[in-house]
Amino acid sequence: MTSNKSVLNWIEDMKKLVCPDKLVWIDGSEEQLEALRAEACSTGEMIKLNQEKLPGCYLHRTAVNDVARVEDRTFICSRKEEDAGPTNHWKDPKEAYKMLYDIARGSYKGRTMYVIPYSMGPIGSPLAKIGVELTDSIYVVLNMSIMARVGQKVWDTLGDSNDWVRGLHCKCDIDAEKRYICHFPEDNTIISVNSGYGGNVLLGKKCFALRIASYLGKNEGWLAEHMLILGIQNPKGEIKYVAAAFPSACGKTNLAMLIPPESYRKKGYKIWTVGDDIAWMRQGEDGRLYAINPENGFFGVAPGTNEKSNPNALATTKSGTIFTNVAQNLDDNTVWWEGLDKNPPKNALNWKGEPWDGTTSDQKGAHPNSRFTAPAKNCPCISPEFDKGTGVPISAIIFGGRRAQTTPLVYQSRDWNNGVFVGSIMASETTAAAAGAVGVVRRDPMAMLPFCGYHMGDYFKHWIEMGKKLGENAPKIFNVNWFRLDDEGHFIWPGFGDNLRVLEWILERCEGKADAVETPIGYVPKPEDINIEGLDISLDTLKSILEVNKEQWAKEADGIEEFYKKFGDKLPQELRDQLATLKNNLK
Ligand code: GTP
Ligand code: SPV
Ligand code: MN
Repeated sequence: MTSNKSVLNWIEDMKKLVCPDKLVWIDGSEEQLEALRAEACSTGEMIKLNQEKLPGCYLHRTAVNDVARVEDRTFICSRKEEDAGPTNHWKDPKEAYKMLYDIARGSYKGRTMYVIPYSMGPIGSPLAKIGVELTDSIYVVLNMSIMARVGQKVWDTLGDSNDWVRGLHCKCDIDAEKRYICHFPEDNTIISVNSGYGGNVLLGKKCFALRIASYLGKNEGWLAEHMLILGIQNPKGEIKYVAAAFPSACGKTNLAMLIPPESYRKKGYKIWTVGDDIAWMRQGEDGRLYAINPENGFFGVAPGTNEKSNPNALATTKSGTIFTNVAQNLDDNTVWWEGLDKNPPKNALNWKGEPWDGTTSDQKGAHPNSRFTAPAKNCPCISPEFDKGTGVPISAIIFGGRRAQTTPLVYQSRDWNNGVFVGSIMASETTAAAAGAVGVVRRDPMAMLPFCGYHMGDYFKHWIEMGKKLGENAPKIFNVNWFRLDDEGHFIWPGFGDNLRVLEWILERCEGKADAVETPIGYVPKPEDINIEGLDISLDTLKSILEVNKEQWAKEADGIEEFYKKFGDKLPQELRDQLATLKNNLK
């Protein structure tokens, strides 16, 4: 497997701590994975689905108290509290290690320790990084094997290096009172106890690829972001790439896999998916910003995914996929979720495993945060660049959130620092992706509020520094909002594939082609600048969602000022100036 001393010593230490009955090295082979799937099915941990309709697909149900990320139990354990900043929960690393070791001690007794070597990013890519996760969960092994590049090649690439991220996951008793997701950025270490839910336990994902990586990025001069990456091919065959940060369950997977409206398809537009959740971005030798998707699969929200909203995502889940917390149709042993179609199964089990007949409207079949874990290679529109370690050049960075009001459909920042301001003031209604209230507007800078591994004020500063480095090669920065509601609470903008109409304006702005009007918050298209051919929406309606309402924005500016107070001296002067400019523009 490996003779890497730092790896072997750490595993030895962890073995002494958690006391497994057995140790299994995950080699990435199909034989080993197949044996683990069979074992998980024999214990009821996973359910094999209809192999004719869904080959290689399985269903898993987590504990009912363990269905989303737990932000209030997620900690950044930097040596100095100040380094975690006002937006993170902090624990003293010494105390945290002690607490976690006490919880983890002996917790693998009667269980197996699985050692998962994984690479975030194509193995060997100069932008990739290596992690090792120890887990007592086969579900975690199988998910990690979809979401990351796993196996012997990772050890071969790591060699004797000590440059890898340690991850210990212990299911323990899934005790919500003792659930902790702790990050030690200064030690390259993650410890997660008492959970079995995706974002809490697939340690390569949010824990490493965002929290630890954002800290590494600050120190090494690159960016780890909660962003999708997509390529837009125009009728001339040119492909331009954009990266977009939306908070959890706010449309990244959907935008990353969008199907162009018919008129665009006829003209020859095509979309290429590079990533749907995380982007690692570095300045390339030619001075431009290049992005890779460090993941190898999609851990996507199931509800709302259907043949119309996201056929590419649906197609991606037709084989080799693990479904978590969706409903099980007992008639044909397939899966169902709200928004899949209008025919819920009559003879089914809901996400909790209880009998469910599809009619009880107060009881959902699938959990609102139920998910699919699907291999990227299944995606019909996966980019040919996906597996290349060089990354794709980013023309535009797009921020966005879920706002019923205030934020227009799209606007462009005046320059990089104004764009950093636009990202820093992002706000969005909360979703089921995290435990807690849903639908409450909260500030979520760059969609990184739950994922930034250090002081958010320093993170803003790092963004400003990146802009200086990139200079005239810096991507243009935009903000979008697909979620404006009318008086009856319906979405005004059709969204999904039609979002390409907005992307088209964005790319034309990058080339200096499209028109816009300057408003207090930045450049907004005139209604006739967005192509609505073939859409059932009037210019007046479009105008209403492009409007920048001064009164609402004055309130917004007050909210921003309040939010900014949190950062004290760490708030970069550049952002203070931006807020002053906004206020002045609104006078
Ligand atoms: P995470 O995986 O949690 O990071 O989420 P995500 O950002 O990838 O969100 P996803 O694309 O899975 O979308 C979440 C929800 O938003 C789904 O219910 C979608 O149906 C809905 N959604 C996505 N795009 C749009 C859109 O353009 N308009 C509207 N109205 N809803 C959308
Ligand atoms: C998110 O919540 O942003 C997700 C799902 O992408 S999780 O992996 O649980 O974080
Ligand atoms: Mn996400």
